Amino acid sequence: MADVRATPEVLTPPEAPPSPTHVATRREDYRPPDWLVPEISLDFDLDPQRTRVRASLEIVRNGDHDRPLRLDGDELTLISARVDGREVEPGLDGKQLVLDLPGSRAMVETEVEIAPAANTKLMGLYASGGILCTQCEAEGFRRITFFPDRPDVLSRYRVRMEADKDRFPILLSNGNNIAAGEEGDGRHWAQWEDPFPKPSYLFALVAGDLKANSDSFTTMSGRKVALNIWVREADLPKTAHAMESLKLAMAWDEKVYGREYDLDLFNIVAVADFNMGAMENKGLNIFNSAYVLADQETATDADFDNISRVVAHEYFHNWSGDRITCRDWFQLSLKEGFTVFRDQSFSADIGSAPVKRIDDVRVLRAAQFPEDAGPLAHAVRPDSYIEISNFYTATVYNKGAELIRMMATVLGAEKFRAGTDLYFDRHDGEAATCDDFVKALEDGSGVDLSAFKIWYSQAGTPKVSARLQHDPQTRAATLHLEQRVDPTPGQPDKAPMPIPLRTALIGEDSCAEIAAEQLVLLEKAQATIEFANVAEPPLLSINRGFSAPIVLTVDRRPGELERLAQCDTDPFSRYEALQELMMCALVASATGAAADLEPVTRAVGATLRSDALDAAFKAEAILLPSEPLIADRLDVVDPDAVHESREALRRAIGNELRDDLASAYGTSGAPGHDLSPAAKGVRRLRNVALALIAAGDERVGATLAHRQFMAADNMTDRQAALGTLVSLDAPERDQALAAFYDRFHDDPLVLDKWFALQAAAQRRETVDEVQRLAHHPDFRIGNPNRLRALAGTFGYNHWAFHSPDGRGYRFLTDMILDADKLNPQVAARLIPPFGRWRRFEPKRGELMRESLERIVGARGLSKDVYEQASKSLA
Ligand code: 0A1
Ligand code: ZN
Repeated sequence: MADVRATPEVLTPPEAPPSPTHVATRREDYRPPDWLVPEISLDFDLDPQRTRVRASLEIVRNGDHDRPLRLDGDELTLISARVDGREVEPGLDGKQLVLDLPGSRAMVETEVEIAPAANTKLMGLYASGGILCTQCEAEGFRRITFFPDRPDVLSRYRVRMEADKDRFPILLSNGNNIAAGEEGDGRHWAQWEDPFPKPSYLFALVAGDLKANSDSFTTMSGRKVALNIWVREADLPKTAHAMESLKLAMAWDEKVYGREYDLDLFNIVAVADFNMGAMENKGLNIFNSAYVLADQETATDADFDNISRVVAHEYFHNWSGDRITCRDWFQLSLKEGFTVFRDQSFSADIGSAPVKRIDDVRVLRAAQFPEDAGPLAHAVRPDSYIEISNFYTATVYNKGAELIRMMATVLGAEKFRAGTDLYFDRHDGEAATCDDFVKALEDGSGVDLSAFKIWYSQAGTPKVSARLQHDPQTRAATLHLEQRVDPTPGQPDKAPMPIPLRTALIGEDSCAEIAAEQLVLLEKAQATIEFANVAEPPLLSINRGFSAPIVLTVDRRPGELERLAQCDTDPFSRYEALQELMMCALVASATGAAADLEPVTRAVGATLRSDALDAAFKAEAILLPSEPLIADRLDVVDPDAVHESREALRRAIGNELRDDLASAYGTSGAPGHDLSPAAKGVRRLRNVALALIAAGDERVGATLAHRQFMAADNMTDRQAALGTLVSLDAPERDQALAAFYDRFHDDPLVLDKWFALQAAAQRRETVDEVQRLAHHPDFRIGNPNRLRALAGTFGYNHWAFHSPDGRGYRFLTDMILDADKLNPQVAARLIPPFGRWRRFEPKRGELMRESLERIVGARGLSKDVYEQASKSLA
């Protein structure tokens, strides 16, 4: 009997400073598994303090070799191990249990003990608000039982669980419930069987006092699927939107990808403590409650949209993830990039497609471009990792989705569908690779896509410059394109990438398309494209719909952007023209150059007054680029200059366009309980206008915002009003914050908003505020949502976080180190704001570097945080 818990959690001894003994796993070292496990039976004796897990593994040798069986384990107390019924004393190698098996098959049985209530990492089996639940992706199953915990070992699971009936009346696992019964001593049991072989990371179990919102969906072949969303009884009224989203997603996947659900039961469970958004376990999705629970009083329009998106994302994984999984974790984007692309298309189809595209690009620019430009840059298919949890990134997810979008654009809808049909058919039931995916698209469509594979392996955002020359005499226009990719860690030399650019020419005078859109594929470092018969001066409309995830610089004449902001026939490019116009002014003033704000306010005014544009689009278009985005354009970042330049433009817009903003604010057609895209758009425009009105005149803004706050019958308007008030020095600010707290302090998801709003406030005092809030009785460092609401939000409050005295850095550093002791995965995700230290003015850059050094030098640091902080320093 060995206590595996004695093995140190971190590979370095706690007293020594962490060092590179945290070994990296490398993609090129992949080898197929030595042993397979076609069948597994699990028997859980559930108890929050001490749970017994008995596992029976049918083991089969894979190939001709004489290597022992190695089973992964983490924080397990081993009680016993048997091979073919005989008790054995297994060897331990680090955290692995090692067994020499003579034959080609064996039955390996283990019995272990685990402590769910003490599991603060929220990986494996843990307790959340009285519910026992699991999280196994990526390497959490080894915290439940000994197993070859890798995604290319697929097994059929049989699960029996037993628990106290009063505390845990509902017992769920993957697949179908095949039997249940009582034990007579207040305990009861249930047995579940999943007919589909799956990797261990898709295993799930839930036990708790839960109630279901139950419904059904009839699939395209006429099968009735029972649907349940399991929550605490009090939350049942907040599950309607998630259920509607689920049914829409099921119908969409049938229509758009021909994918039908394959079990007779689909369960979703919401829990309050969860490291990420949600998890696609086969037939039993487990969700962060933030992505399930919503009603108009407590959730914003954005929350509702996020619920649709995440419910659809997890459901779509049933095919792109569960039926076809990843061979190894380097292939993570195989399921994540594709599934994000699928959920983006779904959201575009059920809402406003142009606004959704704007939103997706905003996320990409805010989260992925900085990643690609900083010390944590990695390829969509990375080459190595120390801790795989650190690679659930915007690069793997969002850039991975962009890569698939580019291939879909090149193929066109029909051929892309032929490719995905072949992919689902060819690899069903397998653990596949990104190369398999591209090959299936090629074979299904008959189009060579091999050039696009470099997007999987080469990190960094391509920088493209474009210049259009026009000769009125010959009526010829020539487009000159050039691309380059800057070096990223480990990749000093870059090759040109295939870049599909949807391109058109707009007539400067006619304000119409004078050269119809075409798809230009820039494959080499440079290219020249000719347009004939261009009579009037042309405006270049390029990278329409953001057809490639690049940073684009266009050499333009003064006035071009303003004209394009009115004339471009592609909604995304029209948005982009106004944003770029603002950005040029912002960068100029942040660097001390003379900035002419007049063309900007003129273009914003024209956009506000346009009859051709809907409210949602107007709101997105007039929203100023964020401070981090402005900072990304500067060689040396001075956060005060960035802040002042943005505030000056906000003030100018607020003052110059008082009447236009007032009439935008007065737009009607958004009753608080109307969730149609049109009503959501009106609320968005009104609230963007409110913030700009307040920028022009604080007093007027405070009065309007407070009035809106008091009268609001929905959380969108309430939160937006408070969002405006928190950045003002008005008496209404504190009154509203107190009223919000009084009304909602019993609702954890709304309380998260209260913390986040204050952490996002654009005031000098925000650093003091977050310090105070960290000692607030409702602050829970162990709850990922609450920690992210305070510390995560603060890290992206550019001006406040980069407070010149370094107090913002100190606050976040302390928070990371404290959080790391409980939950390394979540702590590591707070590090990226420090990673840009080289780009800041020297004083701040030095303070940021010191923070990273303090983190790396801390005792007992997890490998999660060690990897992110040490790479950020390099
Ligand atoms: N596969 C999930 C994301 C996810 C990854 C890791 C987790 O562990 C804490 C949880 C969830 C998805 O893409 O939805
Ligand atoms: Zn996913």
